[in-house]
Amino acid sequence: MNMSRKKGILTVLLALVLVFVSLDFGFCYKKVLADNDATVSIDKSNSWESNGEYFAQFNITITNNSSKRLTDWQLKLDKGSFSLSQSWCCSITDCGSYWQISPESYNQVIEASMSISNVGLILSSSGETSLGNVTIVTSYETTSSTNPTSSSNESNNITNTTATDSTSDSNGSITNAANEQLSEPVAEENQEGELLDCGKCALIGAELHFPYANGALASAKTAIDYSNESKELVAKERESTEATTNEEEVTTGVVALEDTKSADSAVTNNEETANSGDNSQITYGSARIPTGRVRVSGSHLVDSSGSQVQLRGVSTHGISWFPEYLNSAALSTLKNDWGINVIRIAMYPKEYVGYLSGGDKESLKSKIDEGVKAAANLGLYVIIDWHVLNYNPNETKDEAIAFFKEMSNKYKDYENVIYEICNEPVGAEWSSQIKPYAESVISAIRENDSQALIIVGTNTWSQDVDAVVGNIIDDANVCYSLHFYAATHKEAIQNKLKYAINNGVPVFVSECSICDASGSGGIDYTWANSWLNLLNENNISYIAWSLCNKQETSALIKSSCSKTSGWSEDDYSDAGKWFMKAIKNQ
Ligand code: IDC
Repeated sequence: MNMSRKKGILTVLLALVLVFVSLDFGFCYKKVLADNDATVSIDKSNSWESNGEYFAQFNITITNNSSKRLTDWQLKLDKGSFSLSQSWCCSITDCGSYWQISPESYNQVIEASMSISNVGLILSSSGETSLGNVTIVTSYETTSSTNPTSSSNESNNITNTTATDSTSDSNGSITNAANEQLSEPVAEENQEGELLDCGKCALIGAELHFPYANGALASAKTAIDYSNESKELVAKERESTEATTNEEEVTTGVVALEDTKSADSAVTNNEETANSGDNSQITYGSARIPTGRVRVSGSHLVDSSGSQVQLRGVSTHGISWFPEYLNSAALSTLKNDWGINVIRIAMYPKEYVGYLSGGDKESLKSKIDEGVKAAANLGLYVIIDWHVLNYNPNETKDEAIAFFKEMSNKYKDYENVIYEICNEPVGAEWSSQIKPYAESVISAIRENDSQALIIVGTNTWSQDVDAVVGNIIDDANVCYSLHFYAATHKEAIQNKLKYAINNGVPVFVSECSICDASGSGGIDYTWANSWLNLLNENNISYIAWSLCNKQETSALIKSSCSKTSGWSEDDYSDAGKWFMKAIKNQ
């Protein structure tokens, strides 16, 4: 082949790559709907292709621009040619041509001049498409009889509908895109509590109306939000907390990591490899159990003898929902059979029955205590994870500081404890939002513990480790998290990781799985292996999401298995089997 022909082919290839990279699947990038009282912004944060289907992840932010408390909201999103693949922090009712998106109990109220940004959707389509019309309906706490204003933003193809929730017996004024007043018999429907009845929505006609007045909304929603599933979760948590109080006796006692030898043999007396008692590496299976504090050295982690270590382990699911999997016997099974050397305890602050949203704080903390002590007794590192999900961590900064002050005071002598201060920030730029947040939380921890390793999440669900380059936190023992779900996050996120580590940023993959970002969908073994190679080649620590039997691909235990420890290979899901091999390094 002559030179000019070669050059021609290369140019065509390069052009194709550029077209592919810039295609972005043609999804509408961003929609903003605004009126004087509320703004809805729907931002596409990610898009990908899987088996010929195009997926896009949208983050929804609702801002209350008024000086009144927004007491409720609902969105109507026309489906267009999209299918709904996943949603979080909201409940979705399929109403035929549109989805009705309702808040959860913890993000229903938006204080004056505040926003919520934890709602999200993953939509898919077989071809290029844009988001359809979006309608918001809001209600406000006010005794004033003036109705909120509304407007439309035609250029964005968005319809804005705002209804008032005045305490008067008015039906509220509902304005459509053409600013035309409609007068539906709202109050009558309120009394019947038919708020979320799709049949009714359809009867009302093309424009969607939700009756909000006179408190009927609250009662209708209560019936829906406190669904059977949620009740079961609470009941499950209670049962399990009761059941595990007995187990706690087994794991009390020796707590500091240096002292794990004797306690360890008491708990796992089939463990053959001797703990030499000094700081040398000990091998259990194929993963090394490091001794003493783990710390950052350059872009790597080292143990107290200065040897590089790769932590490999599993994360619990939220301990509000699956507390029973965090027990000493389970950790012992995973240490013996998988060779884990770290366990991550995920505690959601905001999700339903989370630490800040109705969960029983004392029982959540005693669950953490059980996990920390069991891990210490087994010679495992343990990560206490403040599981910020889909929001700017500054929203719960004060609570995070209080929580980590308490934890670091309690566990200052535990050499196995690692703090992860914000799982997955979203909508929080590194230098102006996450870094200052981290500095405040870190200084609270450092008042009690000058040495513990601290993991800091990065923006966009902990993908933006590249933003940390040249702007790291001034603390000797901090690393930065990158999370991936192999069927969603591929080369682009791997490139961020490579860029960060090549520029000296210590990265910890404190959560990952091999399915898609929803925690479900199919497994992508090709990209899973590609990620594993990248992690191993660079000695990057990683943690598999999640230790539970929930019916989702990422759950490490099969949903048909009810054991909470002592699993055999058959009890693990496909993801579980894959991670067992990976962690064992087979
Ligand atoms: C998912 C759980 C799922 C739960 C959901 C919302 O797997 O059962 O209903 O959270 O609470 C993350 C998050 C992690 C997610 C996981 C899968 O850190 O909390 O767990 N994921 O969506 N980041 C990317 C994916």
